[in-house]
Amino acid sequence: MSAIRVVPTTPFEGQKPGTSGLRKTVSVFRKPHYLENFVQAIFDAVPGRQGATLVLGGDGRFHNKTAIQTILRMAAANGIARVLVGRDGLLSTPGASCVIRARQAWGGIILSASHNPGGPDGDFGIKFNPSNGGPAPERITDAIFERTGTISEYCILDTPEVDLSTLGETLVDDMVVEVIDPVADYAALMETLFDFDAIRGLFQGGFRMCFDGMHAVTGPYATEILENRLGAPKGTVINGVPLDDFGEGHPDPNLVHAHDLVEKLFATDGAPDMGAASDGDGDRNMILGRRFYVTPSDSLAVLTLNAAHAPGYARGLAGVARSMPTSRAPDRVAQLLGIDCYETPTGWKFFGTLLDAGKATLCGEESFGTGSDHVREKDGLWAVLFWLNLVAATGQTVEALVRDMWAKVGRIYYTRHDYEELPSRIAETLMDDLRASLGGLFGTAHGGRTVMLADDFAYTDPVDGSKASKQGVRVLFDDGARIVYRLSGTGTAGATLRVYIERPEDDPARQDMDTQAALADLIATADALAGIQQRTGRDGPTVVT
Ligand code: G16
Repeated sequence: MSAIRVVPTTPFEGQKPGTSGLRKTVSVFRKPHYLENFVQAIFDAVPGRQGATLVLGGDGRFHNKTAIQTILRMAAANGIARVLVGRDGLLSTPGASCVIRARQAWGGIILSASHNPGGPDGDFGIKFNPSNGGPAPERITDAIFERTGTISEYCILDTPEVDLSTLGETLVDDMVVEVIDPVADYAALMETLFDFDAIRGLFQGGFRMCFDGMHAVTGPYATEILENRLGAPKGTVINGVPLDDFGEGHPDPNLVHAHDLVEKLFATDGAPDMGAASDGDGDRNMILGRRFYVTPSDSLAVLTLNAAHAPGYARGLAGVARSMPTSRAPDRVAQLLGIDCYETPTGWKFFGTLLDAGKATLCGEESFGTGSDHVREKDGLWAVLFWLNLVAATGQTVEALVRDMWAKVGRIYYTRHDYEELPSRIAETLMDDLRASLGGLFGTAHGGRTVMLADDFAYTDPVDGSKASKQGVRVLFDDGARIVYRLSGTGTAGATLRVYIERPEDDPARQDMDTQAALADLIATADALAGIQQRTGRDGPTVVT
């Protein structure tokens, strides 16, 4: 038994988990004791680690392997009995959630900054998921944060590096380290949810798709499931090898960053039937038809409407849940189906209680996240398989499935405008002033619309009664249009203002407009209400999705 080294340390300011874990630049995480303090705070704040099983892995970004070796030494020094680590330190976020649940672990530590760029000058992140496999709820993240403020020492062993490249068990002192295939449990779960025979038949019939792994963690999962198990032709998965800087790309599956994929799907000749991409840690997804973009909100609405075609959901849906800024298309479908639709604050962690209590089966967010009760994280590849299952079962194209949903419940034109890396003071003042103006907005007219509700979204969890306030300013108009403003909780530089703009269009003859044109007057109202251009000096958003 090696001697446990107790290392004196002092607290770092600002180790507060954001929308999804602690995200900072790599340079911050490389500061001596920075990672160790946070990991010790997890071990101290979450009861039950002695003799427990921990799941550990990450999205393969720069610093992943170094951090994993540190965490293994700390886990052994803190009484963990067994750690399940993905081979080469890789585990997608939904893959980790799956393993935590399948192996009844105490919890998991996932190393990822999701869709943020990686590399020595990029971002890094760490999050803890407890035994239900989902992101830690706020009472746990608050406890961890509180501990980071008082920490004075951490425990570690001085043991050699563990070889993470070979499957099997080794020991770090008396703690077992089991290197697992990161894909196996996950792929087995997918086979229980979707009709793999039907999807195989689709590919055999000449259906062509392109999946962009963006050189992030999903590549090995997509290659195994799409190409090896479902028989999609080799080359269906592009950018499928995880690289620690994501090939210098920005692993965010949207129309701007997944440009390789977008070029293929929007080509005039020879475009594949379907396109999809996933992000750094595999929990986000973007779905494209041939020359057709599916908004994440519409994607959730289509999956909800057609869920019965997938074997894992044929029994029916208990309900559906969406984050507040997500469009209200899923609400309309839920109403049609006669099931409940829940509206939660931004952050997958808010879906956990609804999923655990069996109130919601499917969940989704505008930020390219969709998932279900099969794990407790959003799940990029799961969404892709769901879409493939629907295409195979209905014989319809991706575009036709979306149009069918619009025909049944109307179209909601939807866009998100991001103003990235604003000086924090300017962004916070903008939001404060907007909040202060809310009281006077009711009944005022803007561009021919009248404000019916203006508030700062507050949420009471219907299962455990926990409350969250200041979750985004929303302005609702008499024609069903809506503008939402909030500051991102996942950035690492300055502040990012997100403005979410939508309006319903129930007239089938007017459902074919360009989204930005269809929303032009509301976009102008959004700017006027908050004074965005004037306050930020920007003449437009950095990213439009
Ligand atoms: C995280 C959360 C999501 C959230 C998204 C955007 O996703 O898990 O629930 O919608 O961030 O958050 P924000 O608007 O605060 O930047 P991910 O994929 O980054 O873990």
